[in-house]
Amino acid sequence: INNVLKSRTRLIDFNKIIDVVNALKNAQNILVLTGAGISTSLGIPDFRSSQGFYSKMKNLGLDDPQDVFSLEIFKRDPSIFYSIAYMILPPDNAYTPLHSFIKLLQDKGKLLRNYTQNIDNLEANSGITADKIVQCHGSFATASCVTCKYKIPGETLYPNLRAKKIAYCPFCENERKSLLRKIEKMEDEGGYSSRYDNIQSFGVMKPDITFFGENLPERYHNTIKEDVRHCDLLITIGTSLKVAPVSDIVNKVPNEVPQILINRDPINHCEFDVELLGYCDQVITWLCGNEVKWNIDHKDFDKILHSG
Ligand code: CNA
Repeated sequence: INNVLKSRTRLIDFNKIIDVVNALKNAQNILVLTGAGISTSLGIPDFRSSQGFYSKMKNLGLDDPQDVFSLEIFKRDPSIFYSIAYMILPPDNAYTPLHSFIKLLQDKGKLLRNYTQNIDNLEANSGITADKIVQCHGSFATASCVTCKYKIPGETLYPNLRAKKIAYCPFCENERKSLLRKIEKMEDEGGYSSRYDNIQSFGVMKPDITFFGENLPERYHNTIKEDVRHCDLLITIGTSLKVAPVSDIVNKVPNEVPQILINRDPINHCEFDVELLGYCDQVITWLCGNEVKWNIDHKDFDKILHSG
């Protein structure tokens, strides 16, 4: 890791790992920005890696893999999303050493907020409290009817998602059936109205994850401005920083606030004071176990720490 330690000379003088250690020890309001990379060790694919979800989508013949998460396409044909969603469903009660590291920051009173782009809701499993998390792209924790917005616990939808079977809202069912009958009749008579183009998604239940074409949750807009002003350290972990507006957070944090990146791949379009490149569970276990001397409360901590 020492070999890949990079300095952002125009800002803070981060030349040695001790500077990272001191930054962690001294900071009181840490903003942690996370992405899919912090959950890959549990077998949930990220989006853009070579083994990621998007490469799997390409293999399924989709031109643009992001289409799976396009609201417009969901409304036209929800079966596309329902046919692949099982791949990114969160495992029960699991969380990684990296999630436990964020929880440790919370326990030490140092966590200002964890802005997560993840939809797997694993932060909650690790004990990070709701007030400390902003789920920038929503999550699988709840699901809503696209037509009447009736909300249900997300887990209620899992059997359907696992079975690739579209779930419908009970309150919209009668109207949906009557619309379908109307369309059938129109088609029998040789006419069709484009008014009914989105009929396939009428009354369909959709996990409350933010699709392309949807606004970010209100909570994001309510907290981000104040948080970037108050944070005294930004740690970005396991994200390619390709999705706006979350990717802009790194630019919004004042210049004098140190920024640390922990990621498997370098991010060339952003500058950090320090880049710790590697698998985040290993990097953070090494950093906390050997350097900062903080014990991460996770069943795999010792195993990873002593694996060399
Ligand atoms: P991304 O664009 O797929 O980037 C992931 C990044 O993580 C890459 O830069 C990888 O190098 C890095 N990475 C992968 N594994 C590791 C690891 N073990 N240790 C350290 N770094 C690693 O994903 P982003 O999060 O940047 O993109 C934002 C999308 C991804 C959001 O809209 C999410 O909803 C979406 N997503 C979430 C999940 C999840 O909730 N677990 C899974 C897949 C996608």
